[in-house]
Amino acid sequence: MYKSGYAVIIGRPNVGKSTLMNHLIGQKIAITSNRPQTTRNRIETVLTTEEGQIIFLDTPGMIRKADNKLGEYLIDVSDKTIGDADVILWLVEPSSYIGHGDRDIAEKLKKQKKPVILIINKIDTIDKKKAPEILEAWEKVLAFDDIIVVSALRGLNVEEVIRAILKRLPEGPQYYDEEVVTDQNMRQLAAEIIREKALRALNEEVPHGIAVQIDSYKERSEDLTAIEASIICERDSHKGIIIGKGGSMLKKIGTAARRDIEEMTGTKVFLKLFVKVRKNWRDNEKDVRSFGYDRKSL
Ligand SMILES: Nc1nc2c(ncn2[C@@H]2O[C@H](COP(=O)(O)OP(=O)(O)OP(=O)(O)O)[C@@H](O)[C@H]2O)c(=O)[nH]1
Ligand SMILES: [Mg+2]
Repeated sequence: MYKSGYAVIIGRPNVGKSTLMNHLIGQKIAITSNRPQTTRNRIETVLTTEEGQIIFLDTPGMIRKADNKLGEYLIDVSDKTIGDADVILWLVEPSSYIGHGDRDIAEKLKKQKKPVILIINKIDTIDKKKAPEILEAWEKVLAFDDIIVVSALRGLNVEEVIRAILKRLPEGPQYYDEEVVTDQNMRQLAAEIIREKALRALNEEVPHGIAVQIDSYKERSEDLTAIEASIICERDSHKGIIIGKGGSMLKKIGTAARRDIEEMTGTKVFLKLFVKVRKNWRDNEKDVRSFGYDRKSL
């Protein structure tokens, strides 16, 4: 019996959802960083095996309250994506302390009937002796269909996750060709790579207010891609930080992004980056939409 369906990955910001998804499909598609709210859109990826086809949906970290229009969008993405799930993967930190954020998620999950697999991630960061205590605490939170302890970063125990999902997927056809890995196109992937490099290079309050727009994407030849992109920020002072002394910060972001985009496209890449200010864009519904975060598309 061939199985197929959607496995939605949810959890609080920064718990390792995108890292896990990348590991499960064996390819880096979703961007990751040590900053909360790295993922902003629902990212679909596909894993095809002999037993079935799992369509993963990575979601933005679940937050309790939105501070702006972008935050409202992020909450919408997670909520709506749960509705599409055949199986829900709930990722958490390896701690026996269960905070308000996770309690809220548990309440949401109690209201629905889909199978929920709890994944306790980042097991590499704790003393193994603590594992039983953590498991005991989480078992009381919800009647989980399964609980799996993993390290997404190290790839520890991630095969278990695939088995657990396949066990709970309904019988179904192979929806996508074997070679399909994601629904994201090259432009979107390139924009995300640039955003990732900016998130990783910048500190403090700047990263949260960044968006990236691809202004032009041209496959000049079989082995050359020319891309122009703008990093949008919220304030003039942020623009200065992103450009850096003598352009050093922008150069650092550009070099790192170019390398990854070259790997992705298998071509040489010309990457030209610009920095633009769009004052407080995250508070402006129209701006939020125009930068790729459109509630209507959900
Ligand atoms: N030590 C350790 N770090 C991990 C593990 N999994 C993820 N991380 C790190 O945790 C941070 C967040 O990872 P992401 O995958 O971006 O987390 P996320 O849940 O997708 O975050 P949002 O998209 O912001 O909700 C990154 O710095 C990862 O390298 C793990 O198993 N062990
Ligand atoms: Mg993420």
